[in-house]
Amino acid sequence: GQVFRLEDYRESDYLIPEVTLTFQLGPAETLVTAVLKVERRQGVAVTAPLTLDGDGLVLAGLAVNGAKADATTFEASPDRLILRKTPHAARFELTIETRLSPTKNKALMGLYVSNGVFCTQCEAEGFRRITYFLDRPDVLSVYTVRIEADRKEAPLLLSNGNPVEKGALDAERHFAVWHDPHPKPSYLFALVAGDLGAVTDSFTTASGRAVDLAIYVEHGKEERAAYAMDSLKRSMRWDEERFGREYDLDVFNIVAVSDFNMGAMENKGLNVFNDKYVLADADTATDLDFANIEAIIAHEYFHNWTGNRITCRDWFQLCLKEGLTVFRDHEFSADQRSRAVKRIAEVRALRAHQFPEDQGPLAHPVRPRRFREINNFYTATVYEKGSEVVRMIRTVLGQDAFRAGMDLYFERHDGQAVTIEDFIKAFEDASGRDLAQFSLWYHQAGTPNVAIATRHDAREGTLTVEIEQSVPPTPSESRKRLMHIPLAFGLVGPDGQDMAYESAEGATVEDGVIHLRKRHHTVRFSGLKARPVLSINRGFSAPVTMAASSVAKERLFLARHDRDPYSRWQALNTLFTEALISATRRKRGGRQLAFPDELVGLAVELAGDGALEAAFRALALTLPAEADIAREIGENIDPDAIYAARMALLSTIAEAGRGDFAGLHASLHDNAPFAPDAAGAGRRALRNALIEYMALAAGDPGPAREQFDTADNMTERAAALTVLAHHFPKHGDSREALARLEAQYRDNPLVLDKWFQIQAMIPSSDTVELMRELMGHAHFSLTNPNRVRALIGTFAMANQTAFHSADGSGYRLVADTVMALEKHNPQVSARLATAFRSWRSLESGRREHARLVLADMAQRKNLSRDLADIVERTLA
Ligand code: BAL
Ligand code: ZN
Repeated sequence: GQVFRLEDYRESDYLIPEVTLTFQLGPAETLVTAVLKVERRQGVAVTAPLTLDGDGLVLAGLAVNGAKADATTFEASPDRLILRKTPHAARFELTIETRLSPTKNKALMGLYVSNGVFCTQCEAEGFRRITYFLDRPDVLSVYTVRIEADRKEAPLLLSNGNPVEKGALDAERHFAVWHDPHPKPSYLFALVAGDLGAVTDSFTTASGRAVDLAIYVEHGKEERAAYAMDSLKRSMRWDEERFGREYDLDVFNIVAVSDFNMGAMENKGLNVFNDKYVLADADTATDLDFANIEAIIAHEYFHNWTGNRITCRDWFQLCLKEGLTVFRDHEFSADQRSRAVKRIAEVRALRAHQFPEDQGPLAHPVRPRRFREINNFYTATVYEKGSEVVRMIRTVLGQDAFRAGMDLYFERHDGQAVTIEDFIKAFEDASGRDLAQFSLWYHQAGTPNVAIATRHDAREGTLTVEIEQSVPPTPSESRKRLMHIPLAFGLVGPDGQDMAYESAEGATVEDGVIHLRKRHHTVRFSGLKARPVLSINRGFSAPVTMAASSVAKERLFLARHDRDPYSRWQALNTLFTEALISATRRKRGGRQLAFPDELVGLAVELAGDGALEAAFRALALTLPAEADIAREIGENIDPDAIYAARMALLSTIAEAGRGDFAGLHASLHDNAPFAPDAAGAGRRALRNALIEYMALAAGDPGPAREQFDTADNMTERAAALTVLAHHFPKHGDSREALARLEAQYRDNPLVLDKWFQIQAMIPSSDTVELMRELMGHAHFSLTNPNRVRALIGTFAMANQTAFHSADGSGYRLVADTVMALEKHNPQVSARLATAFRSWRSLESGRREHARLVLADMAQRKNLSRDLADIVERTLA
């Protein structure tokens, strides 16, 4: 297949400053008339062909400057419209008619129908499924959109920008016109037409612009959009206060749809959302759902400046908007909730999703240099590592210079389509710092490793820290350059306070950060009579793996005393991981499993420490996931041994906490009605962590059953059901609870997704068979991405023992689904196929099963570009 390369970027010969689109909507047939005001760049010859992108289009008419085009002057195919030469005048007008079948569109790219609602998804290259266009992000146009539709079918007609006009066409049909004054790339175009209910509100910007806000949802679900609306208003205020960014239209609309490939989409003034990230109430949504809604509403809103006002020159620059906007939504959530708990959650997610990507065959730089299918680059590396890189820029420059750099970036590039180089230059110019070495974080794939050893000399009062960096090779990048790695640190004294030192030599050390730039640094701190414990990479200041020589005693000390809560958690998590790796080895060697008493005791102690936030205590009780342990082991992985080791540690902690946990669980019960605030969520998280241990200690489902029966909120109900289904899958109580949830929420797709999800994670060799059964369920559907992700996605990504069944049956189940999906939705199919990315690190039997399944997919005829790209890179 064709490979697109960054170095091949060329400006377009033609621009399209203005577009007028008319949609004559019908579910079976829609006629689109696009009037493009085209401009040939100066110096470009009239003989330079104008090639417009298409994807599966049918050309129904073409006129140049109002006159029907002569068939000999152009070439039209489903994926291209080429004008061999263009008129003499540098500005001319093209009128293009295309015919679409929205109900037949199951790829959910371009114009489609979801639950009777017309909607669009154009990022990255969906606009070319609507009309022929220069479908690239550096072509910016002012859009006017006229929508005509049946009034009963679609009383609501929305597009980008501000409403201009609406009225009747005849007895059945009506129309609306929208105008967006801000030039934008085609990927930000959106249209929605349907019959929906609304919640409305208003917002006045800092400079006094009144903005009408609306969130559109299916009728009857309006109340469940209240939290999303509240999140939107908080996001709008926060962006003014923290980044000086105001909203710039008279209306801001959000529409929730139930069939959506992604989480949400930041179309200018008309965000379209997966309804999973809009709808929530105590009865149907968990605290995690509420937190996700808050974060994603904010994320899409923040794109208005980082993505829309300033967009990407080309798709290689995707992290320019995504990494930056994730950083902004992380900061927003940290300000709204507990900063420490939020940071720990971010790091856990980065390690779970980005590290395996960076360490496997699909590794790529935050800014890739080549791709075959851009849809496959909406990755944890571009998003989450991209956010970490922006966070490091702030660490390197300090908050004030970081803000000055952001301000300069907005001022300099507003209205432009730019590159990562432009972004970095703004920070260099604002701060006077050279970020050349730092910018390797954008260009070089792979997770750097940092090795550390310390030596204290009491007589001299020095602490010597040896630090060495290395970057492992990744596909097509065998030689790596040395990175600039900012490591926040503290020297923790015997009383738990950070010790002051007199001087530090051997590396730049400023404001509590060691700046690693060479392969090896020997940093010598002086003025330290007592021996401190080094707390390094505080707050996860750099996204690296650590090989530290520190001993368990030091980690236990940091887990108890570090003033940085992130580092306390990290120390504990490292201890758990080490204990679980050693237990996994013993299990494979047929030996007895045992865990250090001090570690087990510490977990129980932290759980009960009322001086700590409840959410933090819940995290202290959360063991590394099986996939985390597998990633740390790295090779020759046996998921069954990992599962056994983890279960043994769970049971050991359950036993040790037997006297404390039930009382603690009861004391955390909220008598007040559910509220989705961080403090309440923290208490529920701790109760949910405890209930698993209580059920394991009891050896029967009683405690979990009790919580399931009495909870007044989905957070506690779903957690209890998870304990029942995962630890007592065959017990009558578990079956009965599952049946009850199914019966009660049969008509609520988002809750039913949770029901599918919980079963997809049952750690049992019977789960593959159960999956086949659930795929036959009346409510299972391969055309709804949420359902596919809930059942098959969860199984493949979050059920280590069943997906990696030793007989290969889990792999075959997922591969069969990938192939079935591929026919109608290549994007979701390719995403599911990435579940195989770590296949080489498995033990030989499973590795061979996985290889056969991948090879079988690779040799199928007519694979989509999306899937072929993933499968071939995974096998390479
Ligand atoms: N731009 C695609 C969805 C998102 O990242 O906001
Ligand atoms: Zn985004």
